[in-house]
Amino acid sequence: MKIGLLVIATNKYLQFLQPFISSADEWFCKNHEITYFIFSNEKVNIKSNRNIKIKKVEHKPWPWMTLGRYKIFHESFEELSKMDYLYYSDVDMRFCDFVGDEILSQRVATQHPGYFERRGTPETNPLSLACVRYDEKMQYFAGGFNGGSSEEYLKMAKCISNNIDIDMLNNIIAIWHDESHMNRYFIDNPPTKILSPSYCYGEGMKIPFRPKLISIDKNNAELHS
Ligand code: UD2
Repeated sequence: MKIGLLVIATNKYLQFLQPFISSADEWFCKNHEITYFIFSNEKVNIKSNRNIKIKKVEHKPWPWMTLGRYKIFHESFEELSKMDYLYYSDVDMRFCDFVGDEILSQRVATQHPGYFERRGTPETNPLSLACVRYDEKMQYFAGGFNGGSSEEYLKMAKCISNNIDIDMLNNIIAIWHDESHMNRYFIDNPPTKILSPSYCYGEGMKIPFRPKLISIDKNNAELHS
């Protein structure tokens, strides 16, 4: 299969890129043809034996580089749709165990490591298109790792990007940005595969899962720009 791994690394987040890619080289979908799609505003010089496509993006202040990710992907529709599957990971993550065919499915979401048995913190403002009503059942997914078939993933990217545009026109930014909109999307379009918090394991957390993809502890105040 042709699998695209999407990652955004602008400004200070560039420091995480090489370790992330090296860990993906070692652990991510070893038996498939992988292309890393790297979206950055900086000059990127990465060592890997796999295919690498560097895509120039303009950096915009926090929270745009996370909130705007689905617009960025939607704008690369033509190139990304050539892949069979697309997966997104935050750049401040490290693979630390094999991740393989178990993640391949149409719409793939990852249980949030802090809320795997709880409802989490969806957007509750009824004026936002990310809003989840109190009477709606949900489980809370993490923004840090998701994916699916390229067709389904790009459908999701288009929908979320449009919804965020509309929220912005109404001067609304959902509580957890892209993550709030993704959680709304997965209520309306349930995941065909739910990954455990192993795939978004917070560094230093003590939860009953074996880490496969770890989100690195970082100082947000220092990194946001
Ligand atoms: C959580 C989610 C993240 C997103 C965010 C929304 C996890 C592990 N992470 O992380 O996916 O849903 O909440 O608030 O579930 N970035 C840049 N340049 C910047 C800022 C961000 O490249 O200046 C990229 C980078 O790939 C980064 C990602 O955006 O990893 C998400 O930003 P974050 O890691 O600061 O978000 P965080 O930790 O709040």
